Amino acid sequence: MTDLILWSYDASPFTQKALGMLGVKGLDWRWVETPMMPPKDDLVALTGGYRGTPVLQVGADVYVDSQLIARELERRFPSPTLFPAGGGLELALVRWSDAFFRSGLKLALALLLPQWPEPFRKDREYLFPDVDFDTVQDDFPHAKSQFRAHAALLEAQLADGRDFLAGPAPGLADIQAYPFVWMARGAFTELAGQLLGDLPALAAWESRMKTVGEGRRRPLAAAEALAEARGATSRAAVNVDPRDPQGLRAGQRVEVSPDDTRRGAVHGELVIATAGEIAVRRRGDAVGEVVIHFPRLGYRVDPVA
Ligand SMILES: N[C@@H](CCC(=O)N[C@@H](CS)C(=O)NCC(=O)O)C(=O)O
Repeated sequence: MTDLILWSYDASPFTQKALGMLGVKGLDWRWVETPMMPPKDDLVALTGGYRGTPVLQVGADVYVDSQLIARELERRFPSPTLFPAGGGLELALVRWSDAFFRSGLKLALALLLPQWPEPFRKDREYLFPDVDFDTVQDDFPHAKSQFRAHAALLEAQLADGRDFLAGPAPGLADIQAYPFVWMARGAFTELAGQLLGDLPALAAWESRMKTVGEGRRRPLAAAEALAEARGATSRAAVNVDPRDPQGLRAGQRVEVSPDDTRRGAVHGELVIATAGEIAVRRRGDAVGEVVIHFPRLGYRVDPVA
């Protein structure tokens, strides 16, 4: 039986990243479907405060963010690799990927915001403090130009006839890019056709990306996943970099939170602090003792008293 449990909902492009990773590696996994907005009581019971999507659970270890999910899947299942162009470069694309996402998000907002139910709009306004929901209409032409500029980079990379962005096999670079083209095709099909219609290598690559799939998924009830955490012991070993730039120490109480959107903060005792990862140990009634892992890149660590 697989011990991989993905907490997510399919409409999220960041979930699509995790699905692509599971697809490249051809893995079996179980799926706890979460709501698209709070209340997300089961997920928050697991993480201790993080509400974002996706989250990967393996027993009493919880991996937050698609960036860390990529690292962890690669560690556990090295072949086939997610990093055909090398882990540093492919993971560095996460910030480019976020910029591509934002250009698509602004198009979706300009076209679809009036149809969004008020509570969903309020939630997303809270979630994305860097996006001005009041000016997305005025900024529509610029957003279109930015989305197309990102897509044109993909066309340029594929221009030599390669099948995937880093060569003959799919990897994280493709996974950092494809979900936003997928989102555009699904959420604003006509506009996507206008912006992407003259990019033939991109269209052929999209067809190849569809064949990557998602591995094999089986639904799981949230209560069962929480019980699995309760019955397990974290495998995380203490690993704090003696050269940690913040001078963090093992066992210190800290708060960890994303530095871009308000996906929620987690308090706990520091277990791992490296340039790649931060992890904290915490206790919760529903889960017992668990370790919550985050990427270091893009997450703040603030000591708490
Ligand atoms: N850097 C994060 C970003 C995740 C993210 O922003 N996910 C969105 C969904 S597209 C989210 O969490 N939305 C709020 C929610 O699901 O409650 C990652 O790569 O996992």
